Amino acid sequence: MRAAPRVVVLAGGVGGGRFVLGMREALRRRDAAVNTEQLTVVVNTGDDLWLSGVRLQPDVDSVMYALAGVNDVNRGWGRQGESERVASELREWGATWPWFTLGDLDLGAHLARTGWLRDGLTVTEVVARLASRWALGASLLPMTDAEVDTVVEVDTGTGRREMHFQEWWTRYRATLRPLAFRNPGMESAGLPSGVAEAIAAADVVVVAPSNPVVSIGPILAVPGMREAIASSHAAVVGVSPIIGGKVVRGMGDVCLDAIGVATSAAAVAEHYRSRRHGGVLDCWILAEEDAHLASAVESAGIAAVVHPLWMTDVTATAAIAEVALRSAGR
Ligand code: FO1
Repeated sequence: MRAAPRVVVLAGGVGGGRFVLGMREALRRRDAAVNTEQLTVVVNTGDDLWLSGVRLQPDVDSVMYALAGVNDVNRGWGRQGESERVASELREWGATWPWFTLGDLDLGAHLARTGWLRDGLTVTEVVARLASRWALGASLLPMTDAEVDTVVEVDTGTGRREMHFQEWWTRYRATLRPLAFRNPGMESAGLPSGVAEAIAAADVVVVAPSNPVVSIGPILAVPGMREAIASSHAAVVGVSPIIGGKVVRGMGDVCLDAIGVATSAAAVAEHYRSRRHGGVLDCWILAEEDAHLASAVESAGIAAVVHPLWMTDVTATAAIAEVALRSAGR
């Protein structure tokens, strides 16, 4: 493989943002001049929503803010140094979800995005405009230009109800039992300009350690995405979001449960399936805590690599990204 390979990362929000920071660092260490052609991030837009008249793209913003170094690392979402004056006004007006905070700085992005969408720009163009504010060292592409927000069918105890993913995640903290996740409109969605091209030109496609169901799931569900990955010359390497049988963050285990996949690094690899068997993976990186599962992964036709997977800081994450690059070169 080239010293400075072309990389596409499929990513969700917080975990995806953290991983992409490490990948940018790993590429910088190989070639000081990382450019936007070398690193492309295809971001989940299944978390997107309309609220208080503005369009939110939580995962796009998480990745963008992380790469720009303006993210709130403690809270895990939104901008650092945030204030909430507009949010409290919106609550007074009863014009927002009271359990969901639109920060003042964050609202700047939502207003800009909504204005540009209303002007007729595509989601891809809007994301590029937002991202152009900073020298991110990566291209950000939404998984699709279509609106395919995730709805969750839940068991309330007294019946079934559908709600937006953000309500289930943020208001109920995933405590209502999910029966199904759906992305209405997905059947007629397509890949936006640039995604198939980036995947075709890549040396490595990396599936970030993001939620396999509600972050990576929608990305792989976009019609054309699996085909683009299947036909690419790139090696496809996944990084396990499960360490020692537990999700690293979030309520991902509840999501896996709902689709009948065990919270295990091997089960998630088998869920993604080997590219040779019609899936997406050539190689799977497991945590040291899950080394005993490597043979199960190999039996599923996926090369297994064991490495420490705690993304404690950029250095540790860059080491994980470097292993993904090297595994692809094998
Ligand atoms: N997460 C919360 O737990 N509470 C919030 O009030 C909240 C607001 C919010 C606003 C904009 C945004 O882009 C993300 C926001 N998030 C919030 C995070 C988000 O709900 C989820 O963590 C992600 O969508 C899951 O990937």
